[in-house]
Amino acid sequence: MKDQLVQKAYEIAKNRYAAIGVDTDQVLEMMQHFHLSLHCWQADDVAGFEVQSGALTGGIQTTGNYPGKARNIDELRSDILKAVSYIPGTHRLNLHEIYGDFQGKVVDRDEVTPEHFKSWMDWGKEFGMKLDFNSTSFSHPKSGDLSLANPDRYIRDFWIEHTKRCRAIAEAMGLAQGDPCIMNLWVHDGSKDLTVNRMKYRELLKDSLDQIFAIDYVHMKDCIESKVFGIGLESYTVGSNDFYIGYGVSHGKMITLDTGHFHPTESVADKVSSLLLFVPELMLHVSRPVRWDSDHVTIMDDATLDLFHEIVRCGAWDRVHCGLDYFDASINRIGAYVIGSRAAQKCMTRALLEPLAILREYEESGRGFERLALLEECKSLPWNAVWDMFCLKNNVPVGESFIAEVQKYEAEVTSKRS
Ligand code: RNT
Ligand code: ZN
Repeated sequence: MKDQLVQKAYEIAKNRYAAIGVDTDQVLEMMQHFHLSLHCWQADDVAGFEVQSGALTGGIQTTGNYPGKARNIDELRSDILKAVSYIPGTHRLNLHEIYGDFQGKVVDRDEVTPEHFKSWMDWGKEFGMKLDFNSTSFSHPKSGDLSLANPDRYIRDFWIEHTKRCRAIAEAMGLAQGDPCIMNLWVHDGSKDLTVNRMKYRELLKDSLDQIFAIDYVHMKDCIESKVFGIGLESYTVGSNDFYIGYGVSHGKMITLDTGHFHPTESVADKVSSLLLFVPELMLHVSRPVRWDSDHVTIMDDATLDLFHEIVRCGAWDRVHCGLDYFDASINRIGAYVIGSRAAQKCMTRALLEPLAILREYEESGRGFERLALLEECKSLPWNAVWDMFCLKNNVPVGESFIAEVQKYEAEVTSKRS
């Protein structure tokens, strides 16, 4: 019965959109090729599987202590698969180095090898999830306030070695999956208080990056992520936005735009067209900053909608990779994956349903009223019927029916974890 209603609503929506020159069947087809890179770290509050693991550091924080977080690699894998079963389409998994399969052994960050990710590569192949990767500079005795920008040669070399090894791991993943693995480089380096030699640390970071990127790989792509500040590192961030744009443009590296890493009134959407003129590709960390870089669960808010609209309007569908990056420990963590992923997909669906040809015709002929009117009307066109159809076609719960499913997994599995 519900399926028939979805079908009926879709037929009506199809006609409404056809009237403004939008082909909804084509949008459904495109959505099938829109792959999110799911961040593995929502499942366990960014803890990872190092035997020697300690507290979360590096200026990032998870808040909340909702029961049931994944305690080991098997639980994390089963949680990810559960979440994915409620998200239409096929998706990638974004791993951090601390999520290696270390088999109960102490493996320091400068000792990690592709072998530690062999079981992940096999798992990815088995369940149809391609992998992306991240070096991990935080939550380690040598993290301190400075890693790749540390004036202490010994510590800086340690992190350079770590990051080089991570690139080799990403290369191995890309080769194994027959599709480039995207490796993100984010370091927390900064300082709490006034810094009087800002240039010095940036020179060090630049030199570290030059060493790290010295090897050219073919099965992996590098992306570099800036931010404004971290907790306890409020006054100075070595890897600022300007720093990484300069580095990315001059070295042909992808830029990562984390939607929580800009000043609150800055539009991340507006960066897409500028950056794409100068860097090859973009990686997104779609998040939701609430008053600060709080990493709340992504929702279909105006900022996220604007961002996805810009990707489509720029014709940059194949140059922008969409990763998620949030960690909320205060609610059901599998539910958090599903909400954020489906929200990002809804934003993309709406972006693809925009009657761009007509809107651009209005714009070019100076018809401002008409452009604004149609943009407003688009908000209440039946995009949700297209979204529901996408869920139905992919055999995942339509609408709110995933809530009960997540509750069931909680009752049967995650609530039993101590
Ligand atoms: C931190 C950055 C970074 C991390 C992850 C865990 O502010 O956003 O991307 O969230 O690497
Ligand atoms: Zn991020």
